[in-house]
Amino acid sequence: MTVRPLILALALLLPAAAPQATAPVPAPTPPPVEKPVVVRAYPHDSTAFTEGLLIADGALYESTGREGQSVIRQVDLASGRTLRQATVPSGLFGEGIVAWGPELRSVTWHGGRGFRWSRPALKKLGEWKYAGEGWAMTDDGRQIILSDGTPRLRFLNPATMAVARTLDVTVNGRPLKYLNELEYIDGQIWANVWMTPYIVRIDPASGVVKAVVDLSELVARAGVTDRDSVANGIAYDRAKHRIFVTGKNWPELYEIRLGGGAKR
Ligand SMILES: [Ca+2]
Repeated sequence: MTVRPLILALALLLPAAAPQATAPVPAPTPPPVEKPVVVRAYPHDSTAFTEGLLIADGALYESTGREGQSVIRQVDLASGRTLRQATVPSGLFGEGIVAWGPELRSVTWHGGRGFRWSRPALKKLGEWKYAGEGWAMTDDGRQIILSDGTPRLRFLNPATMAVARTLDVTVNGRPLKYLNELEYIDGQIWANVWMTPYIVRIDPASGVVKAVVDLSELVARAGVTDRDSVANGIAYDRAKHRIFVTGKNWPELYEIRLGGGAKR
């Protein structure tokens, strides 16, 4: 375990700091930590610096980062091959994607430029603007949810992409930053926590982390050694109730399920 995951692990497992004097406040209960079981492994392009992952109408889409390497692509799940691909405008560091209606929408790290793409052709349709950084997106069926590396998630009106509300995410009563790739799964927001092997499962009403999914064994299985090759990318196949995860430059993408691992 590297230093940063250890710090997060401690933040997750230690109780919140006791309040100064006054009435005692019960310490929040640490969320359970779940270890997923791998249902099946698929090939993944190990040159893909994964920033976004989703399934829409049965098709797998992935976005990648780094200037000059930022693309949005449709990927064949079984083979890992790219079926079609669009390039994010030059000079930009691509980040996450969300499917909305017949479109994909994407964000970029700095500069507040988002893009709209047709689906599945991936033709650029237009742009939209937002404040601050863009890290990843998902949707709850009504609004688009945007992460930006802070503990605050933004909920956007899909018609205007204006901020409708915000949600501050906490674990053990403390703000949790570095929320990265997102997926809305059965009433919870799942988020990779950047530079860690953890996915947190967030209550979309309170912002409280209800459970932690520990991908440490998948990180080891992926065999990546570069410190940037962290777990990132969650996709949910709503039709078949399948959950997929991968990481930046990982050679494999995994279908996982919960319920088979130890809790602590
Ligand atoms: Ca996702």
